Amino acid sequence: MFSVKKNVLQTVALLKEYGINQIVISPGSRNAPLIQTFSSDSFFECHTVVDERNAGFYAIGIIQCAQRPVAVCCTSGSALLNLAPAVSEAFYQQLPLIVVSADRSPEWIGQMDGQILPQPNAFGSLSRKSVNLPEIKNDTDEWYCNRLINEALIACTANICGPVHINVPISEPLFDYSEENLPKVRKINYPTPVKTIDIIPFAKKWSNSKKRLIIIGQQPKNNEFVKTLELLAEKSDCIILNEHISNCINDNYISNFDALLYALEEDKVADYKPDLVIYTGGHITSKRLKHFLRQNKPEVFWYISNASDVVDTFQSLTNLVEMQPHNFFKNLSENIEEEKDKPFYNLWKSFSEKIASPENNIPFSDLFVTGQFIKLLPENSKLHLASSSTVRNAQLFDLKQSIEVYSNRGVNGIESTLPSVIGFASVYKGIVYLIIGDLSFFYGLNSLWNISHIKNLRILLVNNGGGGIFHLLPGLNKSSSLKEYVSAGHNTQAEKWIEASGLHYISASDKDELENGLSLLMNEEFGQSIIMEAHTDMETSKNVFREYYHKIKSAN
Ligand SMILES: Cc1ncc(C[n+]2csc(CCOP(=O)(O)OP(=O)(O)O)c2C)c(N)n1
Repeated sequence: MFSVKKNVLQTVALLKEYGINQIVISPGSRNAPLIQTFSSDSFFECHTVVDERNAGFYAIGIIQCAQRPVAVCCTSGSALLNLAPAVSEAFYQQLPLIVVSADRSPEWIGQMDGQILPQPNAFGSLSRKSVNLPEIKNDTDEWYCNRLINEALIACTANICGPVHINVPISEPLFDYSEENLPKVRKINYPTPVKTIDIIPFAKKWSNSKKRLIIIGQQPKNNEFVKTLELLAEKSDCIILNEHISNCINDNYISNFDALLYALEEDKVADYKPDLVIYTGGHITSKRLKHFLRQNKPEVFWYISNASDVVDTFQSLTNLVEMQPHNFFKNLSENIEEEKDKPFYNLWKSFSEKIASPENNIPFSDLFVTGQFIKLLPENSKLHLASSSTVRNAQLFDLKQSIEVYSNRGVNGIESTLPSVIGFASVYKGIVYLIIGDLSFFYGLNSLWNISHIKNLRILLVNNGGGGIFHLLPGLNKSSSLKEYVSAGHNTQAEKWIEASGLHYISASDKDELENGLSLLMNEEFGQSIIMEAHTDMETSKNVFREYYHKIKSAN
């Protein structure tokens, strides 16, 4: 049976009409009518996550896995504000997260009544759309309510996805669940427009440029896009830079460009400077690439995206191309001449090939354990990478082309990784892999609570006793506050926390233990989630990292 509240019924029925069936629910009484209505219809798959901060990231993990919108439902008051970190991540990763919050009557705000604060538009400019529903008393209210929910759901799934907020005021009595049916509701259909441009001027510009560089930012795997890019690269002299988070791996592309730019000698920089840069997709991790292109600005820089937002990462944007990136590259490829000689590609590629990954014989360290884990990942794995050093260290190792990579690089919050991976694993049928640092792990610890039903996680926890990344930042490494405060140095072990969560724990403090542990960690048949804690030494890890970078300097 459903709640009798009509704005609740409209919300739930419209989410169903839009095909949104994954609902992450945090407990509460004000949202109990919503919870009752969602959970009474077998169309919806409801997940319970008690703390809203983790619930938001858990929902993001489901979105990453299913590539579809997901709703998270919370009660009133600070519950809503705890969703802000996930909303910001969804905004900058362009993920369709729908926040459905229950609210109390606004006349009680600031009147010493309980669990109430101004909720409408609580996320400000971080949500694509925020609507405050009326309580339905007549036909006009009903039409208005339906229209507002449609507006929010269209905004969330239109050409450019992003988080939206639907605030649902629900006055007492709350618990009348005597409604037998969801109402028939109007869905306003919005076929996503296909945008086109005149490609000829772009093709001409391309042909007139000699040094072309394409940068692929973070994006989900899209085999069609990968093929189109391959055709372009075969046909033309151009360089394609990709990171693991671009999900676009190819032997002909360059993924070690961050190390390459580090190794590049000053007097050679001019040869590597592009005159045309094309950038598509989301974030790139490499600060060196951003620095290189800001210092060596291309004459022409196109950003290709579904949205009209200006993205001028290299401070030299000449064209903002609002178009489906795949179509743009396809059209471009079809309208340019084939080139036999590829001097610019050969220049970059031959240097890239001289820069090897860290060797197998480096000491037991962050880099060593990361490399060993990555080498053993099976084909078609789903790999999540925490922010901080993890995503950067992983970039130094080759990845199998079929592996899909996920990372919350929207705003890089270290609280986000663990709950997102758990949300992902909750709907994914196979094994889900994660590499994570200790501060990121302990920050997200609460998300391990109550997950013994999730059996498909394989986590490498690299415990170097603090925020390793801060020990690598030039200038910061000599500061007296570094160890204790900036990097929050600690001696905490994860063992007891992991065991209390009902997950299988293994640890590794040297190469032999690592080898043994990894063979269990990679065992997909093991019927329990596994976390392997690698105890690395901060100082050794720092030195191994430095020595690697020192060595690649001689690649010139
Ligand atoms: C929510 C949030 N708070 C603080 C930071 C700043 N921050 C960036 S990296 C980092 C340390 C991460 O340490 P750890 O997870 O142990 O990874 P490591 O660098 O050791 O690999 C911190 C605190 C952040 N990114 N997000």
